[in-house]
Amino acid sequence: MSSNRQESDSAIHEDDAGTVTRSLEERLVDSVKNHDGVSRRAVLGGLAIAGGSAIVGTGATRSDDDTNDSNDETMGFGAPGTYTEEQFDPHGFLREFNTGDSTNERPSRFGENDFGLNAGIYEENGQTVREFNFVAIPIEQEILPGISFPMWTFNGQVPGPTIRVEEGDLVRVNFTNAFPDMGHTIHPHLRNLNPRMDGTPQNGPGLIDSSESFTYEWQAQPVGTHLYHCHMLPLKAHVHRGMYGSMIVDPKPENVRENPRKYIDYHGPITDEVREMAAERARSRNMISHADYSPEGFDGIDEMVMIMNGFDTNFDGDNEVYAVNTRGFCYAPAQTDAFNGEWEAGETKHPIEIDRNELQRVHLLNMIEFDFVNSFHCHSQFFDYYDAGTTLFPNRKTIDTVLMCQAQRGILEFDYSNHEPGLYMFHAHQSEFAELGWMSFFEVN
Ligand SMILES: [Cu+2]
Repeated sequence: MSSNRQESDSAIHEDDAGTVTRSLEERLVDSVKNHDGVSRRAVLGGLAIAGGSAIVGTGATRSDDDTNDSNDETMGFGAPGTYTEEQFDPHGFLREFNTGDSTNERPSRFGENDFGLNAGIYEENGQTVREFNFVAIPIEQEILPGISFPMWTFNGQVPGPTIRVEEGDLVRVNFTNAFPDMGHTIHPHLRNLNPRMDGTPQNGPGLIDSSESFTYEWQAQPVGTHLYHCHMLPLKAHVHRGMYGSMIVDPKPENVRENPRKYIDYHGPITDEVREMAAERARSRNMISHADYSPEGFDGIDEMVMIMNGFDTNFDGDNEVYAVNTRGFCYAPAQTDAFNGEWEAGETKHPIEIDRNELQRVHLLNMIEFDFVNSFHCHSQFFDYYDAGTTLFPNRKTIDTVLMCQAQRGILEFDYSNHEPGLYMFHAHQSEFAELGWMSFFEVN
């Protein structure tokens, strides 16, 4: 319908991004041009693209105009320089769970296109309704210091906002497309009973064109860590450009007590003890009903969302930058941190601070495009893994690496209670992804 306009819009964005990337590539390639047999791809892969003049990752080289000795021979991973764009806060995003509660709505950022994400929680026909406002809007967002990427977004951020609801709720999403000339949809990875609400071009309202609106309604089931994404064609473009986010469905302890087999992989007799044990697991997973919930967590549990993504900055069908939550080396010590290889409490600012006495629960999703798989590996500790978060006891115990294709997701649980305070790395165990940005640290205090 609007494919011609769509293509021309894409071409403009791609041309801008391509120009940035080509000049960046030229600088990188020039800096190692005397090395025989070095390809463009090898340069990008080996040097961990740097937005500034410094290059880190191999510690092998630096560009001619780099006069800061502290950048030389770092032998470490990381993005030199400092992120400048303040609109998206990856630390805030990490622990921002939106339940529909409009009393905590953040200020508007998009004028008439922004009606506030959280639109309210209310009862309707005996069911709890959690209502949200979603706006499709194009923006630029930084993926490395000084390097912005033309994103297609839900609510002006990549990843899109994290939605958190309770099993059995009705999720009502008022979707407005604020793009000037491109259609989008929202497709939920839920057990969705109404094909009109599936968010694909062939069903129900189909694509929601420019300036159009549609209200999606989804049943919150099953329990787990799920996702939503745009399902418009070309699908790989709409996913790669950033139109995705997570949707967490918390279990209701009373439902679990009633029918524990639905939530646990257990074939023995259902006793009262089994019911209580399962219900207790449900209680510890249910953030929504915890009155003492705060962004720092609840009940001794610190929860966070990590979405693995990547960016093809020259649009050749191959990613140049990899990340968790969009920014390369997002939660790694930066050169602007008071960090020189020796960790000192309180002197680093970018790693994710965690309390060694708390359980860490990571909702991990893979939304990488172009690469077949992605992975998460944490150093010095092993985790329990719940595939898609749909069971209340782990499917895999005591692993330190998990592999995912696109849209796979799960819950990781671990703690650092026996560990010395300090920095603990986590990263993709595709080494190239790690060197190109998908690497970060926990700061255990
Ligand atoms: Cu789209």
